[in-house]
Amino acid sequence: MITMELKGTRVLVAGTGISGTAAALLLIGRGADIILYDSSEKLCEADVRAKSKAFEHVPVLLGAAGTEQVLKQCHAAADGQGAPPYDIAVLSPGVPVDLPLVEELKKCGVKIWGEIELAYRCARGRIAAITGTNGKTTTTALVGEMLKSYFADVKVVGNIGIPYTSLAEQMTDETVTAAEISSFQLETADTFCPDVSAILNITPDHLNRHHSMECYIKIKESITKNQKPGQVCVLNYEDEALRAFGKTLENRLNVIYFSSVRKLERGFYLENGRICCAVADGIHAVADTGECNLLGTHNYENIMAAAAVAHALGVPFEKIREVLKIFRAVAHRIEYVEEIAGVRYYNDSKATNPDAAIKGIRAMERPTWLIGGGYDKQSEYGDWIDAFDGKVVKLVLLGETKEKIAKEAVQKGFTDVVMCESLEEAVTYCRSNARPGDAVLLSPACASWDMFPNYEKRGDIFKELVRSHRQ
Ligand code: UMA
Repeated sequence: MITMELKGTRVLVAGTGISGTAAALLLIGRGADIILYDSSEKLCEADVRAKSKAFEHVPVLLGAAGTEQVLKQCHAAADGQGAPPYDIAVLSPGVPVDLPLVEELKKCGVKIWGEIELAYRCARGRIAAITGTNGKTTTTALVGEMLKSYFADVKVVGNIGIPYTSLAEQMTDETVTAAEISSFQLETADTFCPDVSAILNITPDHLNRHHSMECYIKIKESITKNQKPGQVCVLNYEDEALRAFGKTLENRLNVIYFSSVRKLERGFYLENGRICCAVADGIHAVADTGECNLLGTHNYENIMAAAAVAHALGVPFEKIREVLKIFRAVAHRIEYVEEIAGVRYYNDSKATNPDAAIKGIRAMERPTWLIGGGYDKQSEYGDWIDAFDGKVVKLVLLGETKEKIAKEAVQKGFTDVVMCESLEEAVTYCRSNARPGDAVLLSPACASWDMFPNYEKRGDIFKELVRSHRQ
């Protein structure tokens, strides 16, 4: 890692959510001259300044007028009327790299860094970076716990909800970091080079942002692009694209596979309910699945990936096993809420794409009232509907995608569909109609951004609504 001198550097911070705020504070701390920019029309200067005392005198550019001002500065520089308006633009993950504003910044010579790139350049110690379409948060949280069981200074950062920049300055050469890295964050990572990388799986998601599956796969794979010989990449052997990708890496990196389907000569696998690891000196029993609180094949994959990452960083198998015995599911993942009048409610708000939602419905063992729908990422829902497998009593739809999902359901011959205008209406409908022995599952197969700021908020509101119906 390179530690960075930023004094006097002119930086445009794009996005004033949690990443932008943390990035701005790091930059101010290092003496950079920053400008805060956010395209939202809903924000006012006071909202942005209220995020930190350190923003009191920082210029703030907002909304269409702010965008226009940045574009004007870029055009003037591109026309040869001056130097680039900024040295660097630090983008929040939610800011797409193909926005005209970003294109113009690039054209006039402004360096584009993501928040992860900035953090990496300022951080120290070793880092494991975990990506994949599903399971990233659980795996990162597990890696974090495994690392904490063995190392004194561990940080858990990234898409999991703690911006990497918010902790970068606290890191030392002894720090070991577990980072959840999304495809949005990888797009703007330049020199980012994790000691250990992991790609858990790749299924269609965020195609509206990345345009094609091919691009999405390339972005996920780019987590390894700067890794050097001796460094480790953990891959799912049962994901065809990743297995093929692994072959291309084997000469360059130490590739460790995991499989939930077959016994591997080298790597982590499941055999008769036991998680095993085959290494040069023999086979180690890591843990029995019955000892773990995480259920389902997808979770055993997360466990194997986490164990592979933690072991690669030096955590002994005994410590890994101790953590597996006590680790519990993270919030919003097939999270049991409570039982009311014999009906069990589950919050799977983190199922923000069809593949994650398939895992949600597969985990249900009761007739299920399934609440789905949300922000349109141009996904297809056919495989999700196929996975209902006779278990879904009613599909209760809301959000931007409700008509599209209903249409695909009817095409698949599933007609038990109900449309709702709000999550409140959906919960009330399920509460009134579900019978003792049924389950109600919020597992939307869509992001939340059409109706909520994020999936956590959607899940929290769902839990509050459920609890408001207690007898
Ligand atoms: N904004 C602009 N211009 C744009 C787009 C957004 O100015 O073109 C502004 C918005 O008006 C808003 C701000 O940017 O004020 C929001 O920035 P952001 O969307 O990057 O959100 P943050 O609050 O910084 O949170 C981000 C991640 N959000 C996204 O990737 C969308 C969080 O992941 C992450 O936890 C956090 O950084 C810390 O690293 C959330 C997520 O939904 C959980 N991730 C996606 C997923 O998991 O599927 C990738």
